[in-house]
Amino acid sequence: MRNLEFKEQLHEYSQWREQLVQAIEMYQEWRSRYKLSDPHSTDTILNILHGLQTDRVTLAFAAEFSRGKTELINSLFFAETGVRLLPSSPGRTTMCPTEIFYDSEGSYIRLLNIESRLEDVSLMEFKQNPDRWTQIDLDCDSPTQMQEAFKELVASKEVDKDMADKLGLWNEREAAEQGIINPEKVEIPCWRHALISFPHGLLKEGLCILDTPGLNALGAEPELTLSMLPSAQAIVFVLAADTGVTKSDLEMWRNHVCSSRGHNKQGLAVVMNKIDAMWDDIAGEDGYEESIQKQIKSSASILNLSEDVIFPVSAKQALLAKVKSDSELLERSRLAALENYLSDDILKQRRSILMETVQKDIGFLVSESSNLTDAKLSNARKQLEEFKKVDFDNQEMTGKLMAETRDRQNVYMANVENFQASRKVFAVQAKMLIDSFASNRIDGIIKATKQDMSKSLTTYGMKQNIRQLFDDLRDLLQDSVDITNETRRLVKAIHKKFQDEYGFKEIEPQLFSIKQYQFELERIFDEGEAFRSSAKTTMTEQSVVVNKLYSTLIAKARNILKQAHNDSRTWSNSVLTPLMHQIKDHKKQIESRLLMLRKISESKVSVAENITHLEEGLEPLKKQRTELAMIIKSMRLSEYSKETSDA
Ligand SMILES: Nc1nc2c(ncn2[C@@H]2O[C@H](COP(=O)(O)OP(=O)(O)OP(=O)(O)O)[C@@H](O)[C@H]2O)c(=O)[nH]1
Ligand SMILES: [Mg+2]
Repeated sequence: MRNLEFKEQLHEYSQWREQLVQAIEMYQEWRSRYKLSDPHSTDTILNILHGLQTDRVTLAFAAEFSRGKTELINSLFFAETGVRLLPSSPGRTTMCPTEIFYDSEGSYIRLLNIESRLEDVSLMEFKQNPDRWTQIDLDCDSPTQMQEAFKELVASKEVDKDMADKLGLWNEREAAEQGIINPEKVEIPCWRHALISFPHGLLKEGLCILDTPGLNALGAEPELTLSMLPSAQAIVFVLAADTGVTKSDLEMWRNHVCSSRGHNKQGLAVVMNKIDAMWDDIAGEDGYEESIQKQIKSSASILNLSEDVIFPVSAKQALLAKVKSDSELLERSRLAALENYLSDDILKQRRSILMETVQKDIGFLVSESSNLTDAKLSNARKQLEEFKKVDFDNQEMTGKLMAETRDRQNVYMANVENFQASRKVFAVQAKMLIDSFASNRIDGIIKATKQDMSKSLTTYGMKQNIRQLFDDLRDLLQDSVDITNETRRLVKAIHKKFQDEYGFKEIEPQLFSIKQYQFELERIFDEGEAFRSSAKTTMTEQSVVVNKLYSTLIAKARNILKQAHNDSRTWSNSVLTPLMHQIKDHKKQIESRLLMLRKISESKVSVAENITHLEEGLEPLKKQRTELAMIIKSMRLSEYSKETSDA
C-alpha cells in the first residue's frame, strides 16, 4: 500500500517521541534521587511529559462543499479497509466538523446535537462531558458496519426558518441567490459536531483528522475557525481542478484557512482535486499536463502561495487504485506527491517544534543540573588537592588553616543573611507579577464591556465596545510586560551579586518569560480585530453567533492569563532554588573541612585516613555526573549542556 510512506514516518515520529519521554522520565528520577528537584522544575518536567504523551498530529481538511475532502481522507488513510469508509457523495455530504482519532476508551461515534449551539457552553466544555453526546458503538472488525454507522454523520432535518436563524444556519442573502425566498422550513444538520474513535494504526500513533463541511453547513461555528483550525498542525485546502478557485472557495480560504495560518502560511497544502476529469481531454497528454500547470499557476497567484504547495490529485481514482491494488492508476492519481509532502514537511516540522519546546524548558534545567554537579565535584577535588599539599605536622599551619576556614564560615553567614534579604525583596516583586495576571482584573474588564455592549443598540456602538474591550486587555498585558521586565532585572541582579561578591559559580537564572502568553494574546487580539471589522459581523451582529464568537475569544484570553498566573507563581517559588542549593553546598563544604581539620589537629585521625576519606567522597559525585551525562545523551540535548569530561 502506498501510504506506507506516511505511515512509516509517523511510526518513526512516535517512536522518537517515546524515547524522548523515557529520557525525560529518567532525568526527573535522577533529580529526585539526588534531592535536586523543586516544585517549579517538577511542574515544568511533568507538563512537558504530559504534552509529549498526549501529543497528536492534527491534519485538518477544509474546503467548500463537494471538493472531495472526505474522499481524499478516505484515499489517504482508510483505503486499506477496502470500502469508502467515510460518507462522500455528490452535493453536500459532511454536515458537521468531524474529528477522527484514537481514544483508548473505545470505538465510537459521539454526536453533539445542533441545538447545543443555543447554550452558552463551549465545545471544549461539551467534550469533557460525554453524557451530552449521542453515542454509536463501532465494530472495528467490520468496515461495512462502520461505513453504515458513519451514515449518521450526514443526517439532516427540517426546522422553521426562525429556528435555523437562531442557530446561525440561515443566510438570507445566500438563499436569495439560490432563488429561495421566505421558506417555511429550512434543512439543517442534525449534529453540530462528531467525534470518532477507532483503533486504526495511524490514529493509534497520534494522528488526528479533522474533516469539515462546506461553507453552508458550517454556518458559523466559531470554535472551528478560532480554535480547531489554528491549532491543527496542518491544513489541507481542497479545490476542484475543473472549477479552479471560485468565489466561495476564496471566501472559505480567506475566512477560515488564511486566518488560521498566520502570515508565513506554515503547515499548509492545497490540493487540486479531481484531475481525472481532465484525463480524456481531446487535447491529449501534452494538453492535459499543460492545463494542470496552468491551473496550478493561476491558483497559486490567486491564493498568493508558492506553486510547490499545490498538489494536483485525483482522490477518487487514488482510492479506487488502492482498493484494487492498481499501481498504474495510483501513479496517475498523483497521490504520492501529497503523501510525501505531508510526511516529510509536516512531521519534520512537528518534530522540530516539540524539540524546541523541550530544549527551551528542559535544556535550561539540564544545564543547571550539570553546572551544580560539576561545581560539587570540582570543589571536592580542590579540597583533596589542598589537603595533599598541607604539612599537617606543622601545628602553626594547621591553626592557620582553621582560622581561614572560620573566616570563610563568617563570610558564609553574611551571605546567608544577604540571601534572606534578597529573597524578601524578590517576594514583593514576585507578588506584583503574579497579581498582574489575576483573573479578577480581566473579569472586571469583561464585565464592564459586556454591560456597555448590551446597552449599545447599533452595530457601530457594538464594534466600538469590542474595540474598547481589546484595548483594555492590551493595556492589561502591557502592565504585565513591564512588571515582568522589572522582575527579570531583579533576578539577574541578585545572581550577579552572589557571583561577584561571593565567587559563586555562574548560574544563569531561569527568567520568567511572558513572550509565549504575549504571542498568544496578540493573536487573539488580531482575531478579535478581524472579527470586529469583518462584513459578516455587521450582518449577523446581534445573533447568537456573535455572542459565541466573542465568548470563545474571551474564554481563550482568560485561559492564557490563568496559565500565566499559575506559571508565574510556581516560577517565583523556585527561581532562587539553584542559588539556595549552592549556598547549602557551600555550607556543607565548610563544615566538613572544619571537622576534618579539627580531627587532624586533635590527632583523632591520620592525614592518610583523611585523604582516603576525601578520595572516596569523590566517587558518588562522579557517578552522579556520569549518570547525568548518559541521560543528556539519550535526550539528544547535548548542545544544551556543558561537555563533561571525566578525568
Ligand atoms: N471525478 C472525481 N470526483 C471526485 C473526486 N474526489 C471526490 N469526487 C466526488 O466529488 C463528490 C464530493 O466528494 P466529497 O468527498 O463528498 O466532498 P467533500 O468536500 O467532502 O464535500 P462536503 O462533505 O459536502 O463538504 C463525490 O461525489 C465524490 O465522489 C475525484 O478525484 N474525481
Ligand atoms: Mg465531506
